[in-house]
Amino acid sequence: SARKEPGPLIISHNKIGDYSEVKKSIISVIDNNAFDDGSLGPVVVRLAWHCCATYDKDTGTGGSNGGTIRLPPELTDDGNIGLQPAMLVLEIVKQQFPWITYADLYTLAGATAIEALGGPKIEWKSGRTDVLDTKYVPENGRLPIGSKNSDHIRNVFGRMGFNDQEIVCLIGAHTLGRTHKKYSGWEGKWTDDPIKFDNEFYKVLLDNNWEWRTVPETGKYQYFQQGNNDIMMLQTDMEMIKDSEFHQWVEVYAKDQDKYFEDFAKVFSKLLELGVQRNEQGIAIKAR
Ligand code: FMI
Repeated sequence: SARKEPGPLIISHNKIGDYSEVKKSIISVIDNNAFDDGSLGPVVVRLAWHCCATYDKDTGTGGSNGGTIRLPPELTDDGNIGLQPAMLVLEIVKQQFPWITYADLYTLAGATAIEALGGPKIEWKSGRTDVLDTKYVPENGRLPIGSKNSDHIRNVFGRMGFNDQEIVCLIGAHTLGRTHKKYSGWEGKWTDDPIKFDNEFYKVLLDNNWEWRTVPETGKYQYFQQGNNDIMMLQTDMEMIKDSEFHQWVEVYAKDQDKYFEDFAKVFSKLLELGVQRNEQGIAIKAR
């Protein structure tokens, strides 16, 4: 018998559903006292960011559309280690609302978590599709690396289409969550209250003396708050004050939380939209 012709690319489309119900479910699953500091919100925000951070403005490849973070090799990129707790808990939401795509779910979850942890309201639009074809999956190595300097930061965030101000604004999200020895080899949190979204990251950065030393056992270098083994900064975080262009925005955001919230809401929704182009029906077909 004749060989079957290869079928068309399999794409999962969104049907229109009730996103406010999905948001409620996201809020209930991230509220988890058994996890880290009492919430899965921070790792859910990190998941949403990594979905988008593969975007390349010159080729139009990468970004959240396609839900490619579910697929290798993106799934197994070194930079994505530690996202599993977020993916697993959002699986509960996906089963409850099977009509939503992973691409929409992960980005909506990031926006919802920021709001739920006290941050600004983030504009979010539906319509992302899920692809099952690995030709759309970006190669490894597109994410920034925490041990690098300002040139690297500008190159990688610049490839996504962000300027200096936007970079400083985005990285302020390290006010949430922590690093884990077992994942990245770094260990600690950036602020005293890692489940509250605010402008503390900038204040902590400016108001402390820092010691560059290794994390016990992993041997990885990070900045420790002097006399404290719990509060930390990555090399890339410290570049936010070492580099004079970045530094001026740290000063602005440390002084003015309202401005920080306003700018962060804009830049985070820009992040969630990178590479997402919708047709008249509001559906974003993955073409590159
Ligand atoms: Fe960050 N991050 N981050 N981050 N991130 C985390 C945790 C973490 C980097 C590295 C890095 C942004 C930018 C960048 C966010 C949000 C955001 C960790 C700890 C590392 C090593 C991982 C672990 O569990 O050990 C950089 C240097 C490379 C990718 C970088 O440029 C941006 C822009 C955002 C949001 C907009 C959050 C919320 C966390 C905490 C996760 C958790 O598990 O608590």
